[in-house]
Amino acid sequence: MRVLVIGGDGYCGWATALYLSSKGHDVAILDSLVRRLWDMELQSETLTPIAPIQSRLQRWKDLTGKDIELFIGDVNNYPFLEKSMLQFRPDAVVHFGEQRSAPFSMIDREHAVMTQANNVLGNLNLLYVLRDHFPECHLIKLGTMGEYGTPNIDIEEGYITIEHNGRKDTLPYPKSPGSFYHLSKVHDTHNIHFACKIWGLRATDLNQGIVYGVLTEETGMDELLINRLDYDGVFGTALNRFCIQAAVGHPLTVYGTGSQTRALLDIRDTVRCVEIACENPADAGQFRVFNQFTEMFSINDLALMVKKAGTTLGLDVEVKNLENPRVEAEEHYFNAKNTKLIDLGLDPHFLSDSLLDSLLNMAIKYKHRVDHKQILPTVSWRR
Ligand code: NAD
Ligand code: USQ
Repeated sequence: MRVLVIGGDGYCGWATALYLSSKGHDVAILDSLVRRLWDMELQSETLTPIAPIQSRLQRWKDLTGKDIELFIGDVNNYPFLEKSMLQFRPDAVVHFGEQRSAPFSMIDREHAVMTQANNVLGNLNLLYVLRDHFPECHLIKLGTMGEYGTPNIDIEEGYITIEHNGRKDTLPYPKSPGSFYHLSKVHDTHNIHFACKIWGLRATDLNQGIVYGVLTEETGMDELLINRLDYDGVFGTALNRFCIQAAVGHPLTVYGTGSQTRALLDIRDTVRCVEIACENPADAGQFRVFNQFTEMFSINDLALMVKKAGTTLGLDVEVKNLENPRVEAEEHYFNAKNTKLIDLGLDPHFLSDSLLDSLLNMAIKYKHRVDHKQILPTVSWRR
């Protein structure tokens, strides 16, 4: 298949582009490289030194003989998006190209507006290119488990059947997200659902949990192919951050009581889930939702697992509960369904001691690059 990976210079997108290319698909990457600019704005860098996208792609070609075409530009530049897609003519578009940090979206008005404009309008532009030129193309869009929030009932995969006053219907599952970023994903969801309904587009929304890990078979092939690994208080995510904190002897930063429960998955499962979605396209007019995660853990569980794995490696790991900078439920029910991808063939990598060892060892290898000032959270939801 011809697969366009939007956001292919980022954490999930880079691993996915290489994986799909290794599987024999014709892959192109479209990315504005804006994430590298946001890192500069925050004066933070990924733990792992990532090469310029052109050097990464050249190395991939040298090693495998496979060419990945590159389009540098913004999905909000409509003529650029249209022209790039007309040149590449994708069978499937995997859309990772959004601002994805909840804290970044909560810095101030400008960052909230920028996040929603970048994400919601970018996705809307993409829907129009699909309508006008590629109505058969399968849109695989990255959503997030955080769209659902933490309801006191089981979380279904996108839709719920409700009986009300003697009548019954299957409706979009109610959403209650916890940041302007997570809200942008809810708005995308509604726009894609509507576009499928009125124009007959085909789409799969992958409501992904928190991704952990850094190595995939392909990104581990060469230092120049290495993936990004964020540890800072804005873009770093829970488990990845904890491993890096353990490696540098910083107390693990558990926010609040740490009883918050979240859905997680290994980056090796992210790439496989996208492949599964590509191989099993939605029908024309269908808006499908898959919950893309493999396990659920509380933040305390994650901290304790990292402490245990770190201790085995000789690290002295302390866990510290900080005042929660976010406004979020800490004591809550959380039980989400995730059978659709498994039914289609996902064979999960569960969180294991060996994965934690390899992540901790990676963190130890690059710990000289850690800027300790970037570790504590700086963005508050309450201001
Ligand atoms: P990332 O920041 O590493 O990568 C995103 C990429 O998209 C960057 O390379 C960036 O330059 C590009 N981009 C952003 N806006 C763009 C625009 N307007 N035009 C073109 N390119 C643009 O993020 P990630 O961690 O790889 O996340 C990818 C997607 O997966 C996001 O949509 C995110 O919401 C979703 N997701 C991520 C996680 C996670 O734990 N990382 C979990 C659930 C969902
Ligand atoms: N947390 C801590 N300590 C930390 C960092 C986070 O206790 O040092 C807590 C947060 O308070 C929150 C939970 O861990 O309760 C998750 O935070 P996170 O930063 O790991 O993840 P989140 O903000 O939800 O966002 C990340 C990605 C986002 C994706 C989302 C999936 O950045 O792109 O959409 O995970 S999900 O969480 O399922 O919505």
